[in-house]
Amino acid sequence: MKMSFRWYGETDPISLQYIRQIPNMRSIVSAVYDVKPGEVWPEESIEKMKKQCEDNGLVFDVVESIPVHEDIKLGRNNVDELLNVYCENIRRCAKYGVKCVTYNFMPVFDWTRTQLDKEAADGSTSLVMYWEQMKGLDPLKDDIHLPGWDSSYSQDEVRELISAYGELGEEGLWENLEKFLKKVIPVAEECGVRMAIHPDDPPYPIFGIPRIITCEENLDRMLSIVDSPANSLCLCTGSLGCAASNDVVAMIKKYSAMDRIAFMHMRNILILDDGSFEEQGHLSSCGSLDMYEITKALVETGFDGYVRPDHGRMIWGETGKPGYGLYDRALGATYINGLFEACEKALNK
Ligand code: DNO
Repeated sequence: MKMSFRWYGETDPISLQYIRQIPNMRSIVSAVYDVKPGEVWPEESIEKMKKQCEDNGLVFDVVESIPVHEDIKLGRNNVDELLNVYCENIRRCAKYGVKCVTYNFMPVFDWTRTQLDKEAADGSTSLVMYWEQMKGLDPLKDDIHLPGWDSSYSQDEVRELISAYGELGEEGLWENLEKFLKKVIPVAEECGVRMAIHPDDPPYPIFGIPRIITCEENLDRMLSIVDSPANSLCLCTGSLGCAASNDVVAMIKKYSAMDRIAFMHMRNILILDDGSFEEQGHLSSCGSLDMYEITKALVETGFDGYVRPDHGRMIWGETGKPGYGLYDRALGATYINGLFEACEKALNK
């Protein structure tokens, strides 16, 4: 496996110099952040990032994300032009050494949480999704700004988008995903890039917005649209894992054996009795997922893709981007390194 770490570029309070000090750290996961979805990434920005990483003994070979414009997901008029831009961005990233591009096909919003700084008994804070806090909220009627939601949308735009997705429905979203994959995957193949779709987080509908990258049946369907290693998964344990019906270990065994996992996001979550969930420390004993079995499944299927310690808690007084502090993600990386070493040694005995 190739250990990696997400870095938000020059505005990230965590320096590449600190990141490189984490044992076994190899790759930087990043993106060009000052360009809107649907626009071409300047080559100079990609080249600069590559150089900054190299100057710190790191490799910039994973992009997270090239965002998919809402009009692609909705199949609106200008979709062909937007798909061309998307393909051009893949080509440009590949030109500077990128091997894996993560993206998602979630309508309107990326991950949904109700609080980003829930304090635990030990004084650490983490992201949580409590149904209790969601109850009674209706984005079509109320002005809602859930933490983490893109604040560049006005409430009216949010309402318009939510209604449009409601009309589109799941099958409409599948059709638009199919069009996207059929256009983008051949380009990725051509330039040696693996596209890695991130599952919906959480993997069930919220506010009636369709969600399709949610469960084994749907992952099978997505992968069969274009049967190629360039059409792969970013298997996020914490996203798929917060639906108790998803057997994350079984999914990893299956998709890794098929060589359809390009990127692993590894983190643990604790599912509560009412289906709410809390992000926790990475250890198996901290949450609902068995991180040892997850790693073992990867090692036994010969996984050699990218791994990153996903969201950490905020600990030791650190402040910064929720989920993306240095300390707990570094602890996560170290734990994951240990799991891999143990599983690899056990396998080779
Ligand atoms: C959350 C991340 C996601 C992920 C996107 C990929 O912290 O895992 O925001 O980057 O869904 O497009």
